[in-house]
Amino acid sequence: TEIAPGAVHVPDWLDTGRQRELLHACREWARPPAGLRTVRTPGGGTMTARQVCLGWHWYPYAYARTVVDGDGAPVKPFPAWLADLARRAVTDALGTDAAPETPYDIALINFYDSDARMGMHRDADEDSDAPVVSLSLGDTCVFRFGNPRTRARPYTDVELRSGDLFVFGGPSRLSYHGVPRVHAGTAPSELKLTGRLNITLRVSGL
Ligand code: MD3
Ligand code: FE
Repeated sequence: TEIAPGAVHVPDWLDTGRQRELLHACREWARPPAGLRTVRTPGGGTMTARQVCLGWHWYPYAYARTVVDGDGAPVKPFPAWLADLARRAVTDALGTDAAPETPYDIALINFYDSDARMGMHRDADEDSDAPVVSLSLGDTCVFRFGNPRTRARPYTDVELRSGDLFVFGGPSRLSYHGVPRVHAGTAPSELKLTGRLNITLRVSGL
């Protein structure tokens, strides 16, 4: 379903087996060093979703090769199978083999407990207009998709469920978006996951 030009939602893109594999990988990546972190913003705020990065380390609002706001460890490698997964996702969602000049090389993995939120923001720290690929695991959330001009209305609220794919390319690449709410206890029981994981795959252009 195209919810805006270049913003395509593919419900249930990952079957249960793939979800379990991805969750297992996320649990490994979440372990120190350079594991799951609490991100602090320059204004003194704390993000409620905790994060682990692969390929490049993100901190508000830039990329680095080492963990700037944590243990200083080198960032974890971005595996080739995730780059393949990102390309398949873009092909399936947009119907074109939009192979970027440079391969997918960043994963940002956000973990939400039932109280976590993400305020309206846009992702402008990459130096590439390649689509962002988003994969959801665990609890259902309300995803708020805005517009490229302002963090205020108009926006569209969409529920993202475990296994869903969302691709944001073209005119939607710089749109404001956020996660106003997570529905506790809605994860598929086979996953044995309390909370929500979102994996975004990106091209750094760096
Ligand atoms: C639209 N993550 O990591 S996923 C983020 O569920 C982020 O964790 C949210 O916003 C989450 O930056 C939303 C959907 C998403 C991700 C990246 C986008 C939508 C996007 C980049 C550009 C436009
Ligand atoms: Fe974002």
